[in-house]
Amino acid sequence: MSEEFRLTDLEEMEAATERLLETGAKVGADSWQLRVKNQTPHCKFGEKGICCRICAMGPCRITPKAPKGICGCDAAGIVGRNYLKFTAGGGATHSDHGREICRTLYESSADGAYKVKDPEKLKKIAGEWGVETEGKDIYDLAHEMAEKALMEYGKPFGTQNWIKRAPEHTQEIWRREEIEPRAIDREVSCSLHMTHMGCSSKPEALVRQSLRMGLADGWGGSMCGTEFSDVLFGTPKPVDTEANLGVMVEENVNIVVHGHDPSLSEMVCEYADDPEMIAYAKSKGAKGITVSGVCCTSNEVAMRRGIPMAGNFLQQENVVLTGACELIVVDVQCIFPALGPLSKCFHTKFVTTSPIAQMPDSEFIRFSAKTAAENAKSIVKMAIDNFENRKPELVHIPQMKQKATVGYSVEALVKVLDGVCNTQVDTLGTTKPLIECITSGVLRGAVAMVGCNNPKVRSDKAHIELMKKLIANDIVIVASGCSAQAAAKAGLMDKRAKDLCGAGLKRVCELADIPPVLHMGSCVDISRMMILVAELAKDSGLKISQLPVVGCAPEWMSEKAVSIGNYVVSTGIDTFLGVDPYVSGSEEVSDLLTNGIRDWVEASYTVELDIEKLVDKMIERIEEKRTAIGI
Ligand code: BF8
Ligand code: SF4
Repeated sequence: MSEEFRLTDLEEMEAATERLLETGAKVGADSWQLRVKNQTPHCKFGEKGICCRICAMGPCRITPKAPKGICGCDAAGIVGRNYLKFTAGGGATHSDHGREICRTLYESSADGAYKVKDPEKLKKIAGEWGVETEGKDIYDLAHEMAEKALMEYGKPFGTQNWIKRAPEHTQEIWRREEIEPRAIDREVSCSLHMTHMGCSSKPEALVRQSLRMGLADGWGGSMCGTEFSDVLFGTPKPVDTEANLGVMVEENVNIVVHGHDPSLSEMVCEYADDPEMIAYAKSKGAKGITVSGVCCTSNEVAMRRGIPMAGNFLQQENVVLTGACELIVVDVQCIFPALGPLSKCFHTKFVTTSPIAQMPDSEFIRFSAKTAAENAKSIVKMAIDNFENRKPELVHIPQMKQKATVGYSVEALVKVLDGVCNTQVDTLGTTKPLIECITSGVLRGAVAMVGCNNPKVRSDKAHIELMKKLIANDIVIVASGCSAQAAAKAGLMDKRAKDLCGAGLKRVCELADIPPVLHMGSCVDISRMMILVAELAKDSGLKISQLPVVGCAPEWMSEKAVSIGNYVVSTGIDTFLGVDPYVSGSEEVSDLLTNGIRDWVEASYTVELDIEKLVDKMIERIEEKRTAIGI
């Protein structure tokens, strides 16, 4: 890579993909680009959310001629139910991931595969939860905390422990609006109960439960996932890495980790680093072993180990199309079933590991915390053994990558910001330096950029273009999930991207030695962003809803993203979506989400499919918030 810094533009990325698709065509591979053509135009009833098939009297579809289903349910009831079901799917998924992490914590031991890497964080959480730590063996404490955390999923009484981290005002809103999340599993069950035939059809009730379900995710299951992952694998600190397909190395055995749960990817990375394994790879004619990642598990190992990111959601097929991927190992979520048949067109081994995500045309190695070491070892060995099966004529790795500094947990952020504009000792270790930057106008505000890719939006364009405009306007970005990877691929997480910022943000980047787009992790790590805004509110004395901060998922696609949206707005942060959440079929539900809920939680959604307008609306909202608090 030349020393002169420039962003990788979309056209270059698309040309690289085109070249890979040519290889695909040679071997008869299918691709999402082809399948999208067969699937469009999409079903209008589905798009508007007005198809109901929750009972066998249907399916019922709402039209001007048939405004009600057979049971009499109208468009608002059907759209509202679909929205709640969608949320419950996402909340359950994040939270079950969090549960697995708690179970891994329960299996941790001084001499086992999983250790406690951040004992201080464990003790801090124990303190918050009223658990005595004095004189306790750290693994006894880990087991006790794991059990306590697992109880959060099914506790018969009370609400989530984590919500006490929110400012008092926010907690008061949740109590008043009856959306305080109870046991996580209960919120999932309650949502599915409400959406059963003959239960709720009142939009207010369905939307209210969607918010509570979201909160059970963000201030429940996802927070368990993030916090206990930090305890187990270490709280992220800034670390240098690289992003885009060029991180794969032709001479090496390439292993790609894909999915979400770091319990698997951490172990795979551990064994790929093992001198014994590297020697074995060399004995098979490779120079070494390269592990790279796709989707959120990639974010997890990038943040903690500097493992490079091969790409985001819509690039998952590309890693196989390079012809240089010996093995792609997946755990759960966001995995295309297409990877099975696709890998069969190449020498690639497609390995599934979780009973939760089983797919045809894959090799299943059941991964568990108890057998993690031997599982990971056999996965790495399988990849090495497969190196000799490569078809050299199919190998092409696009030479395209960017440097990125990642790993900005709240703890790390507070630390780096200490260097910015603090002159007083009493601001150390707080978010006050950041508040000072915002109130003085050096920074206009912050945007949380999150979420997926979706073929409905030109891939990565919304993420990258929005970020470019925001940083040019002195708005700092915290990013997670596939949005973070889009930024990294473009070069926006390279510290040299400061030159693309307005003067204020550029100065902050220089002083704190940070890139303008800060990688905060995977999608469960949006809980980190909740903790950050909670701290900002407490340190500034403002309500969360008064902070010049907004959330944005411009290319989202998954149920998880809707669950996230619901907890972000319920926390008081206006949320901007670039893809419609299947609610346009009911004015009542749409109006509730974009207006009505503001009366409940002091924030609401904006849905805007035009990317230019979307970014302008965010900047406008940030400026409105500044004006309202007189800064
Ligand atoms: O949880 S951003 S495509 S990888 S759903 Fe999936 Fe979306 Fe990516 Fe991570 Ni999040
Ligand atoms: Fe139709 Fe009502 Fe059954 Fe839905 S619940 S499929 S609207 S009859």
